Order: sequence, then structure tokens, then C-alpha cells
Amino acid sequence: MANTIHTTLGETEYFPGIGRIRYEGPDTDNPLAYRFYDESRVVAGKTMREHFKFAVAYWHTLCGTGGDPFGPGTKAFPWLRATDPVQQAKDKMDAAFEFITKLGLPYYCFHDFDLIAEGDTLAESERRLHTIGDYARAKMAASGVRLLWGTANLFSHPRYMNGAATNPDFAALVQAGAQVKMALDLTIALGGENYVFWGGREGYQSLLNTDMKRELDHMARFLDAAKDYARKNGFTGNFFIEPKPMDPSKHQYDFDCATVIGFLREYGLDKDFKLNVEVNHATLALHSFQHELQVAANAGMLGSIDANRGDYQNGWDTDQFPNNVYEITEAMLVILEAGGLQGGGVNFDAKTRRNSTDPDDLFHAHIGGIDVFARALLAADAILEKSAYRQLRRERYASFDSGEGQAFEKGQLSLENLAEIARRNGEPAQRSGKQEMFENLLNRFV
Ligand code: XLS
Ligand code: NI
Ligand code: NI
Repeated sequence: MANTIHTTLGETEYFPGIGRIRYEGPDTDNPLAYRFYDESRVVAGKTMREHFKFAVAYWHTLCGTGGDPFGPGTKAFPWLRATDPVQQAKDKMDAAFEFITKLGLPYYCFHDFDLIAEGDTLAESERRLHTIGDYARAKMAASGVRLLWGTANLFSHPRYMNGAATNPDFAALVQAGAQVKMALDLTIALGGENYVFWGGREGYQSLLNTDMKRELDHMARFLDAAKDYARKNGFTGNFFIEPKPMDPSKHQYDFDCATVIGFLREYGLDKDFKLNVEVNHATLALHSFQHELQVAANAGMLGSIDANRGDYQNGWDTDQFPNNVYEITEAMLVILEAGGLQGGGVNFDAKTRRNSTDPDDLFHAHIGGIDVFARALLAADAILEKSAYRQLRRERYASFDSGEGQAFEKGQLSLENLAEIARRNGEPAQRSGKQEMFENLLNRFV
């Protein structure tokens, strides 16, 4: 089970001089090695590999060349050189599988048109997706790499400028339908374990021109139709919704976990859909990542995560690689206590900076993020198993463990009963929340 990923090169080696990245332990000086991620090490009953199911995000890592509103891309990726779309897609996939397998990671994720450029017609797009799908299937079989999730890009093409499933024009909505059908076919054909909906432009800029209720009804109908199609065609995996509060729309319908859970329950979609929680989306919604994870876990919908981080000073989706062990330890506490992710894994929806232009920068970025998660897992496991953390937290609620507190939890006390007990007891004694002590406890294990 340890090394089931086989390094797979195409005709060209895109990352020469970089071999398989291996676990060398915390004391190594080798920057191209894992110091904490030891894939076969068992922590809390599972290997690290099973805990995380790390995935490379095709869009950032293979397609993102660093363009921003102030200037073009800076990264001259050799796999993007070919002008023929099929050739370019194959080169890109060669590079992808070389990269993923040199990192030894078990999964990848894609949008349909990350894999290959969209055609001028639906028929041409479908033909292209078939071609690259066959190519992917062979690469996956040779390497042992699997598809964590697929998705459709329903936000880049100008036809989606007013939304996809929530577009006020039915003609645009049906295009989105055709695209999701093709992306589902591809995901199913490649044995994808999950399928993600991130509502790229499902939202609005101005309420003046927007019938919000009608758009939300349409979104639910669309998701329901996609789910029915996938199930009918043998897809047994999970559907995930990825919340994000804004960017590109000013108001996005999938604002945060609580909003999405409410939406799914309102429309009866909560049995089939879970959540894909992204760090930088949580912070854009002015939540912490761990808060969003906990909200999802409370609803039994903690499916998968998109790993990245925002910037403390900038208020947009900077999608940087995770590097804060303390914060990810808080997240791993929630994930471990929730019993892990349901069907999903850890997808690096993160990009290197515009001026990180060496091929090995992609390796440093992923190695760093992977090790932060591994280290956080070890710390969180130690906190749960070797410290008084759980007990201290439980003790704060001890007054509900017996007697009248317990009767309240069981729904046996009326408001009159509460008032009567209050009068009898008088003013409660002050009890400290001990936040600093909890914070120090975490720091001891990080
Ligand atoms: C963008 C989203 C996107 C989804 C996949 O902010 O994070 O990358 O993960 O469509
Ligand atoms: Ni994002
Ligand atoms: Ni994402």
C-alpha cells in the first residue's frame, strides 16, 4: 500500500533534475523532501495518505501562468507551447502526471476545460473531452493516480457573464446543462470519486435587475437535474457545493456553509450534496476556516476541502499555499473530531506567486502545504490523545451532564421551569472561559 503511485513520464521530461519526493524526516536539509508527510505512517487509525487524499488542482498548477489585472502571465510553461489544442492538452497532461507522481500524490482535480481548450461548438468540445479523457484514463492506469473530483467551468466563457444555472436567459442555462452533462460523463468515465459545483457567477451584482427567488429556484432545479442524470448513469460518489461569499459576483448565492446548508435543506438536496470548504473562501466570508469546517461537520456535510490561504492584509482570494501550522492544527482538530472528511480529500486550490517562475517552485509550494497538513495532523492528534483538551472543553458544559441541566437538554424543562430554577439558584458564580490557556495548550503541541 505504501508506494502505489508510479512515476510516469511522457516523451518530454518537464521537471528534469527532480526525482520522486520522499519522506526524509524533520532533520533533513533537502528542500525537495517531505519532513512530516510520511504517507504510510498511521495516525489516529489511518495512514496519512488516507487522512488527506491530497490532490493537485489542474487549473492553478498546470494552467495558471500568473496573469493578473496589471499584466500577463510570467510563467513560460513548456507544456503550453503547442498551438494545436489536442497536442497542447496531451503535453499538459504529460506534465501533470509527471508532477503528481513525482510528488507521490494519489489524486488530482480538474474543470472540464482545464484539460483541453473548449471547442467552437458543443460537438467539438465533446470530441475533445473524449480524446483527452482516453488519454487521462491511460495515464491514471499507468500511475495509480485517481480523480478526487471533476467539475465544469461555468464562469469563464462570456455566455456566463449573467450566471449559469441562475442566468436570467434560458438559452444560457441550457448551455450550462450541456456542459455539466459532458463533465459528469467524463468524471464518471474516469472513476471520479466526487463532483463539485462551485457557483462561479451564480449570484448578482445588483438587486435592481435580479429576481433572486427565481434564480435560486432555478439553481436548485439545475442541481437536481444534474444529480438525477449522474445517479442514472452510475455515479455513486458525492456531490459537493463549494461556498464562496463574493468574487467574481458581488453577492454569491453560496455565501458560506450555513447559507448553503439552508439552501440544500430548503430544496430537499441535503441527502445528495455535501460541502467542499475552502480556506480562503471562509476568510472572505469573515469566518475562520475552522468555523466553516465545524458548521459543515455539525450538519454531517463535511465532504472535502480546498487548501490554500488568504492574505491577512489583502481582502481577496489570493489562493496562496497553506503555511500556518497553528491555523491548520485548529482545522485538523475539527476534522479529526468529525471523524474525517466524507468522501473527499485535500485539494490544493492554490497558486504560486506571479514571480515564482522556476519549475521547482511548484514543488516547493506543494511540499510546503503537504507538510503543514501533516504536521498539523500530528499536533492535533497529540492534543486530542495526550492532553486534557477534550476534558477541559467538556468540563465547561458539565452542568448539563446531570440533574436539571440534563433535563433541559432532554427537552423536559419549560420556560417556567427555567425561571423557577433561576430564582432558586440566584446569580451564577463567574466561570472563566480560559481562552489563553487553551491557546497555550495548542501551541505546546504545534
Ligand atoms: C474559485 C474556486 C474554484 C473551485 C472550482 O474561487 O475555488 O477554484 O474550487 O471551480
Ligand atoms: Ni477559491
Ligand atoms: Ni476552490
